[in-house]
Amino acid sequence: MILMGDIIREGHLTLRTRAEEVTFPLTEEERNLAHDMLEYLINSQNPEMAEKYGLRGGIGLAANQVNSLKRMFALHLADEKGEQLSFVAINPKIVSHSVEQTYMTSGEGCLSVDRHVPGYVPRYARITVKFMTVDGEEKKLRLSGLPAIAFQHELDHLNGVMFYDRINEKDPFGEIPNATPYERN
Ligand code: N9Y
Ligand code: NI
Repeated sequence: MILMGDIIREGHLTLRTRAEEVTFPLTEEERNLAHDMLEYLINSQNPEMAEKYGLRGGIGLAANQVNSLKRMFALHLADEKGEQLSFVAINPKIVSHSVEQTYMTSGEGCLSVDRHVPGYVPRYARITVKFMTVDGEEKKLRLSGLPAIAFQHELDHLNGVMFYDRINEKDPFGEIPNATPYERN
């Protein structure tokens, strides 16, 4: 099981390295990694488990964060309608996106960043994505709101990009053009 001690922190080169495409069928190690990443998110959102194992709550986790350069990440979150979205995305890509942008009004955080970094992180408001599932099936999804923001945060990790790279350093809370803010509850 993945614990906080397994999650690497900023300064580690793996967070700045582009992860490599995964080939199918997955190896046992890759299948285990996919399973463990999703399990971490589920455990971290369970108050008893989080407390017992000292897990920081997360809605996404990318392989880079556990020091693996495989192009895969897990997402586990509820969307606006309360629909649970829970999957591991392998070789994910954005096939199209809105012109409209969004940003979390509270800013973003990261399990690999142990400090508060203030500022708006511009994201596409809506994205159409494709990825492979653990079973080797291609999935196509349209995402908006928090799922879209989280997908982009995770895809950034696979490309060695950190959320704060996207904050305007001259004006962290400057207006984001064409953006509808996302208010976290
Ligand atoms: C884990 C991050 C991923 C999210 C950050 C912004 C969008 C995706 C994560 C640090 C602690 C809090 C937690 C979080 C949350 C957000 C909205 C609603 C409910 C993956 N990570 N967090 N970041 N939780 N909960 O670094 O989940 O934002 O790469
Ligand atoms: Ni992160």
